[in-house]
Amino acid sequence: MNNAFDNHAKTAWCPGCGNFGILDALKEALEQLALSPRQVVLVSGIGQAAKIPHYLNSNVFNGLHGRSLPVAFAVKSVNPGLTVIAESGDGCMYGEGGNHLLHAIRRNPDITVLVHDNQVYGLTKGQASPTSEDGFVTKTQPQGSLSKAFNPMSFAISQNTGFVARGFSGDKEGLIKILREAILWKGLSLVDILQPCVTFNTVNTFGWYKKRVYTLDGHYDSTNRIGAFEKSLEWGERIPLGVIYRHEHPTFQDKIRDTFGVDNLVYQGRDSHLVLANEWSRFR
Ligand SMILES: Cc1ncc(C[n+]2csc(CCOP(=O)(O)OP(=O)(O)O)c2C)c(N)n1
Ligand code: SF4
Repeated sequence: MNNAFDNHAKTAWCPGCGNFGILDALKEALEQLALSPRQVVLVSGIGQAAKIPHYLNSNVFNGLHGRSLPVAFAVKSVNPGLTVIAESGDGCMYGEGGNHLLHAIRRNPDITVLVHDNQVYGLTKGQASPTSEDGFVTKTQPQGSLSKAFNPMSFAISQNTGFVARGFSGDKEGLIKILREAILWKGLSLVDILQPCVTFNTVNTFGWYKKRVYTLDGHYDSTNRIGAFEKSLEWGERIPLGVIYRHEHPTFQDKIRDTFGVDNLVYQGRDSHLVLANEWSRFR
């Protein structure tokens, strides 16, 4: 069946790369949500993961390494009617872009943040990334990485992010379900997607993940923050997939509306000078 988001572009990924599963799941989720390519904006930085917008029929902004979130935030702020998705690798989002992630979470714009987490820098040929395991051996860290792995789930829950989930590119149906929920979520949603890099990460392979991942069932309460934090610490022999934490709170767009009485940050219309005058008065 035709998918409106197919653009039939040739990909530059290695055969077997975990990014293919994410690309398929994303196209399917967007189609199932009955979104049109005109309504969707994919924003990314630099990396193998960041190439994904090239392979979908939608609006695209491909910018600097680690800098997708300021652009995604700006797009949503001036045109709240669009569905805005930031796509990134673990290096791009948690390394170079870490500061932006922190402050985007504080503002809670209604955007979806997808991180293709292959626990390595793929594009630049296999250096350790923020989520690489302590001791992970690479060509540039032959004695093993000397840093602890960053835990994106615990971090996001500690900052009270509205929607925090983990998917796996080898579980297409589960991932589609998570992506649909994340895109529909009002506020910032963070989905960390386990994505094997078959070329530069020979430790965390499809087999390694398949042996460990399991899906959270209906008994799990994703609204309990302390329980969610404990769940986020589970990593190693067992790795939970699904929505780990959810917590509704006003979005940045809600606050703009409540504070200034406008729907977006492009002040148009008769009273726009009053809104601007009010803003300037705060800086005097
Ligand atoms: C400011 C800046 N620093 C570093 C780089 C080099 N660089 C390009 S992609 C990349 C890492 C990509 O790794 P990741 O974000 O994990 O994505 P992957 O390629 O694994 O999908 C780096 C360090 C850059 N382009 N710009
Ligand atoms: S280097 Fe790794 S992340 Fe990049 S395309 Fe190849 S398998 Fe995928």
